[in-house]
Amino acid sequence: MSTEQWVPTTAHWGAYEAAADGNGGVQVRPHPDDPAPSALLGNVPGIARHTTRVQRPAIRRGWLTGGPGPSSQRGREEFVEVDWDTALDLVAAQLDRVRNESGNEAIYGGSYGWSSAGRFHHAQSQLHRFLNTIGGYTASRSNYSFGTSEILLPHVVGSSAAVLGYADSWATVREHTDLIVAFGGVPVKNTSVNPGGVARHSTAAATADPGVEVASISPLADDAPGGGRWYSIEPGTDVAMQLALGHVLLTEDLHDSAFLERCCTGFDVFAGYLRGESDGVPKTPEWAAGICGVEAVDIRELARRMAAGRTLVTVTWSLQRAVRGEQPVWAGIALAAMLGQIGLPGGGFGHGYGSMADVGGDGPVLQLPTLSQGANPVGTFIPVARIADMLLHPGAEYDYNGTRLTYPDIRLVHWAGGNPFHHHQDLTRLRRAFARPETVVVHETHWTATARHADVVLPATTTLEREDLGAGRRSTHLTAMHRVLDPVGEARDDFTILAGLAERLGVRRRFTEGRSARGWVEHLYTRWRDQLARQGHHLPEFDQFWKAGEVRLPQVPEDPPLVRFRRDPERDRLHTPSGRIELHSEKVASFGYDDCPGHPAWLPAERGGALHLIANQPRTRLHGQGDVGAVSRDSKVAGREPITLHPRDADARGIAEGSVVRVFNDRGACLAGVVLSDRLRPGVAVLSTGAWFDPQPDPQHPGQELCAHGNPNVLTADVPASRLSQGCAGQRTHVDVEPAENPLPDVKAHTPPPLTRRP
Ligand SMILES: Nc1nc2c(c(=O)[nH]1)N[C@H]1C(S)=C(S)[C@@H](COP(=O)(O)OP(=O)(O)OC[C@H]3O[C@@H](n4cnc5c(=O)[nH]c(N)nc54)[C@H](O)[C@@H]3O)O[C@H]1N2
Ligand SMILES: Nc1nc2c(c(=O)[nH]1)N[C@H]1C(S)=C(S)[C@@H](COP(=O)(O)OP(=O)(O)OC[C@H]3O[C@@H](n4cnc5c(=O)[nH]c(N)nc54)[C@H](O)[C@@H]3O)O[C@H]1N2
Ligand SMILES: [Mo]
Repeated sequence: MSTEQWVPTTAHWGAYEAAADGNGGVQVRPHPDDPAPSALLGNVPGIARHTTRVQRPAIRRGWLTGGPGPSSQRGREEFVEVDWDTALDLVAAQLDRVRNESGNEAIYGGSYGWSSAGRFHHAQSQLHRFLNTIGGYTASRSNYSFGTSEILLPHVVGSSAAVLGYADSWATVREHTDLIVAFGGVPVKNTSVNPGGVARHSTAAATADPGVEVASISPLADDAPGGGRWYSIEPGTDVAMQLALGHVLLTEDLHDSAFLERCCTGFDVFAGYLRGESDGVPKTPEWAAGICGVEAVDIRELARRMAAGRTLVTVTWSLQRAVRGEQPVWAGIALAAMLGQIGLPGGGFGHGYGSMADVGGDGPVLQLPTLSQGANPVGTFIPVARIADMLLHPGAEYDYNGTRLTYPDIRLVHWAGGNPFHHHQDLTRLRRAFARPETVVVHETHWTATARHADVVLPATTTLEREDLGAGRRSTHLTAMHRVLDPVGEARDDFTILAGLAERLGVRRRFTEGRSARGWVEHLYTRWRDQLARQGHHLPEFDQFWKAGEVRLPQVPEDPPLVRFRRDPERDRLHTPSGRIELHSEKVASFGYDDCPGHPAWLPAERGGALHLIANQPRTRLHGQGDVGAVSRDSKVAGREPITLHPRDADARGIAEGSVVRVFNDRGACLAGVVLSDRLRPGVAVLSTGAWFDPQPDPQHPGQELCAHGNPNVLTADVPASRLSQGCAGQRTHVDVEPAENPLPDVKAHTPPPLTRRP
């Protein structure tokens, strides 16, 4: 390919243009119309051909020689490269054996993860479709992003989509909103990203300068967008502040009784709790100040300002990714209900502003071209973050949203497009869990920690090495994703890999429907185009779209559920038992969970360890994706992931800027490189997720291991948000920090594992 042939493509960090560089690599440039291209684009050239790309199918030596079976050698052993036929024969034989001996329930195909952009080559959809054609699999439900809210919201507002599926655009906010009260702030660093990628980063542009007053409530100053006021709060205590704001609205008669009467139920119970009638503790600003560290006068003054104009109460998704993470979301809705502005433009409750590019985006809410996954004949599922519990405790029972579920007995794990050794908590425990199944199959583009913990690694292409079409939720355009590079080594796209397995299991035709990958891309587009045409929206034919590189998505009028509900609460009842917004839920109360009672409540969590660690999303990459790219590598300190400490906490421990520290707690330890900043609250440290997990012997503690690179998930606890949601609670934990002693282990995660080639 000529070096100057720039073609369109898209990634989760947005649509952009790419061209081969003439040396086998790729060069990139932003989309010419993008008002705020993502910094993450800078990782692309470095990751495309990095030495950690998986070149050939590879099999863990012990599994190849000893056959399937539980093994603590996963993640510790060398791999043998084999040809495709050998690898596919072995995997197909194990899928067949397990389903015949134990039924398809023994195959775990949840395969959570962000994979890459592209509507056809979406690894999970491909895998689920394939597994469904061979009799199904144990699935996972919801996600690590907002898995707690997704279970809570139907109890409160009738559906999760009512809140998560509709958010006022930044244009509406600028026009109508006077004040945004942002719990978790509005972190601009997150807003270039969404699944599929937006074509124009209007949200990132807007969040950098929201044009309205923002009260940013966060332990980190940098979560406040341009010009916003920073309310420094103790992590995990937002509910106390929210209740105190509610207490002021109640006792100063600033709440909207008419709205509460007309649209809500259970306010009497909640108000009694605010006054302290049920527990003897009035939730005054003075009470809250002692917990959350925000001054009582500031809380009181903020409450009065909230009642004085159009106010949007927002909660980032990070707040629910925590133990008892239901509470700040429910309390945020209760506050917005007291202000009476739910369903008004620019007012009410927003969830995920500053979490994702589509929240506040101005593209249409539109069904995009979608690959059908078929139906799963197996009904068994887990809430996604219970993966380690499931593998460790087959047959055990647990609570979930008012029901009791039982963990299945998993013998084979098949993962494509996700990295549990990035996303899950307590990675030492996850390693023990991954030792339990008989076979672990992973499709990966790179030698991630998950690939290293597999028995069979199948090399997948990246989006640059194949053709597809892509767009994110609320994107303005659909992008024609052209191929830029030849596949690395012997890599194949997930569709082709799975078609090879389907062939061996006698279902190739059912899986492929006789189409090639290009045939599918064209088919998905054309079928979608026909659907839109029936709704009166006329888009160009495939060839024209492909040549133009993108097509503008039609604007479809939307009437968000809460807007309709506010207009006529009797006609457009919510799908809650009362038909209204439930500030007290009799149903949730009836479950009897002490970690999620019937109304929003302050439920103090245990403190352990001197520093509160925030393990938030990384500014320099997407989760683990791009960690070997230039933007991520440039941010490392002494070759390790940066940990940000307050100078006060560093001084107290004799820790210097730029040095390497050992971060530790009861569960594990990692090394990290020190950055000092007074833009975070004393007592708080930040170690973002995504440094590739690098378990090695801990030189300071013989017999123990640490992550030499700085992955915070060796420290986070593998516990659910609550028995209601069983959601991921990985955002925060407690740790201590000490200077690391020499000799320091080298980081090995950015070089491939030991590989030999079978002659
Ligand atoms: N402590 C802590 N942990 C967290 C969080 C937190 O806040 N704190 N946040 C959580 C959240 S919100 C999320 S969403 C998760 C994210 O967790 P993941 O989504 O699992 O993380 P990614 O690194 O995006 O993993 C996607 C993988 O897919 C691979 N891949 C890309 N393209 C392809 C392809 O075409 N085919 C195949 N087969 N593979 C491909 C990439 O190489 C990458 O390894 O992390 C969670 N973990
Ligand atoms: N650059 C980049 N952007 C991303 C991602 C990425 O990996 N990289 N991941 C994407 C994904 S999958 C998701 S789900 C979203 C996640 O979106 P979020 O979960 O909202 O993002 P985080 O950065 O984890 O957390 C946002 C902020 O919440 C603050 N916070 C943490 N704990 C508390 C607390 O107890 N109280 C208060 N008030 N604030 C607190 C932290 O300071 C943190 O910076 O981000 C998306 N955007
Ligand atoms: Mo996420």
